This record gives sequence, C-alpha cells and structure tokens, in this order.
Amino acid sequence: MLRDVEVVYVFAGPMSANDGTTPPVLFVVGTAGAGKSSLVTSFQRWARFLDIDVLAVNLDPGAERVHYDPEFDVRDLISLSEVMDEYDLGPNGAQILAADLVASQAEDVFEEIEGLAGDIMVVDTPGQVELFAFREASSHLVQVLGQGRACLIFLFDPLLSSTPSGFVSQMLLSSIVHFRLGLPTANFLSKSDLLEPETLERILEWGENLDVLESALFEESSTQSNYGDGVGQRAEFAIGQLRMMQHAAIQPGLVPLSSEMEEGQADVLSFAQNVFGGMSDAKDGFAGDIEHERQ
Ligand SMILES: Nc1nc2c(ncn2[C@@H]2O[C@H](COP(=O)(O)OP(=O)(O)OP(=O)(O)O)[C@@H](O)[C@H]2O)c(=O)[nH]1
Ligand SMILES: [Mg+2]
Repeated sequence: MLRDVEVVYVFAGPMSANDGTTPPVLFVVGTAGAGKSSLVTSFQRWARFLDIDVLAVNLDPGAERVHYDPEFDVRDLISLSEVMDEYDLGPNGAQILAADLVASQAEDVFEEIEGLAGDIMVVDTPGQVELFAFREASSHLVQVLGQGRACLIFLFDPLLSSTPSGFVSQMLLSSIVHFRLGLPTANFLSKSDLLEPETLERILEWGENLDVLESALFEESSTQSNYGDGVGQRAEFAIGQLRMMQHAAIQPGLVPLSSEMEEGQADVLSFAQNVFGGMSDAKDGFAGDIEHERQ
C-alpha cells in the first residue's frame, strides 16, 4: 500500500555525479532488526529495473552477510572478530569500538567511494542505531561521506510502532537522530506487510494527526498502572514533545515501506529527489514507471 507523499517528478538536473563528485548519499538508520539491510537490497533491486544506478555501501562491521552488491564494504577494513580478539572485548564492546574505528577512518572510506559514478548512494548502517547516531565520531563520518549532499531514512519497527507509546518512542528517537546528525530525515514504517490493514491505518493516522495520537495515548495510559503518577502525565509529556517537533517544522509523517513486497521504494527515491532535485536526463522515462507502481 502506498501513501501519497509530496513527490516532485522534476528531472531538472543531474542527481548523479557526472562532474566527478560523489552522488547524493542516503543513510538508512533504525533500531536493530528494523530492516535496514533489506531496504538497501530491495531498493537496489527495484532501482535496477528503472535503470537507476544505486551504489550500496555497507558501514556495519557486524553484518553477518549482505544481499546487495556493495561498492564498499566496511568489513574489508575492519573485522568484528579481529577487534574482539585484539582488544579482548565481547561482542557489544567490539561493536562500539569498531564503530569508532570505522569513523576514525572516514577519510579512507571516502577515498574508496570518491568519484564512483552512480545516481544515488545508499548506506547501510550498524545494527544498533545508537552506535551510528550517538557516537561523536559518527557525525564526522556522516559529514565526510555525505559531503553536504546527504539525507536520512529512519525506519520504524512495525511491532514497536503498534502501541501509542511505542510509536511515540520511535518518533522521539527519529527526532533525536535527526537532531544529532542534522540531515533531512524521512520516517518510514518498515515491514508494513507484517501489519494487519487496520493496524497499519491506525499507525499512519498517528503519524498524520497529533490529536488522534493524543487520544490513543490517553486511552493507553488510563489502562496502565501509573505508580501514583496522574493518569495521562506520560501522555502529556509525549504530546508536548511532539508539538514542539511540529513547531520546529520536523515533520512527523510516516510512509509505509515493505522490502518484502517491494512497496515504498518509489517514496524513498522521491524523498531523495525532493531534497536533491531531479535525476539525470537519461532517467526521464521512469517517472511513469513510478507512477505505475504507486497505483
Ligand atoms: N516481512 C518482512 N520482513 C522483513 C522486511 N524487511 C526485513 N525483514 C526481515 O526482518 C529481519 C531483519 O531485517 P534486516 O534487513 O537484517 O534488518 P537490519 O535493520 O539490517 O538488522 P540489523 O543490521 O541486524 O540491525 C530479517 O529477517 C528480514 O528478512 C519486510 O519488508 N517484510
Ligand atoms: Mg543490517
């Protein structure tokens, strides 16, 4: 199921890097298991049919395997098992150190991808969002790789998003990542094929209408033990945060996505187009294809 997002099918100028600079970079971020790697795979496959050249980059040193064709794979630079052995760390400590090591080698990574010709670069990020977004070194990595032409896809976990408080938690997390990395951000509801149609509709409405979300939050908190807190205190806190985001023009909207059913990929591309302008003239033909997919 596809939602209308504001789409600009204007192919005004090249999105790609015919001038030798790297193409725009789309970082895919989300909580562990949210579907980041699957999106990179499905987006690359989907785009291939439209003759759009998607350059995939893996920045997750802990990835067991990836199913896309990476132009650059950080595991060629850093091996999690070697970090564990060398520094005598467990898997979590090694993930943290590996993330910092990757970031500290940002310039080397950039050298690997600099000058690659393609329409758009999509970056798979480490499993835990905090490893990527909250480490100081990562901001540097994003700056170096993004070269001022980067944006962010934040994936909402479908099951976490099914309750009002879970939904708000993801919204807040997304806004923190947005705040932290300072990139244009779009929220996508991942694995939407796993949700019942009514649940999907309800979650999307929460993303569109704060008043509906507010009622749902109050209803949820009135059925929960509040340990002496006034009923709805948490709901008020959450709504206050969301209204603040609204005032700061951070759009809380949410677009459904399914890598499994190949739905929402056109919206991912549209977001990038909205931020960076059109694709190269050679790609003029695919607007119709996207329109077709959106039916
Ligand atoms: N039904 C369904 N399953 C999906 C979809 N996308 C991903 N999955 C499944 O969700 C699980 C996690 O997907 P990944 O793409 O590995 O998620 P990730 O965010 O990269 O995970 P980490 O890197 O480990 O944090 C896998 O079993 C995928 O097959 C989807 O659109 N629909
Ligand atoms: Mg992954």
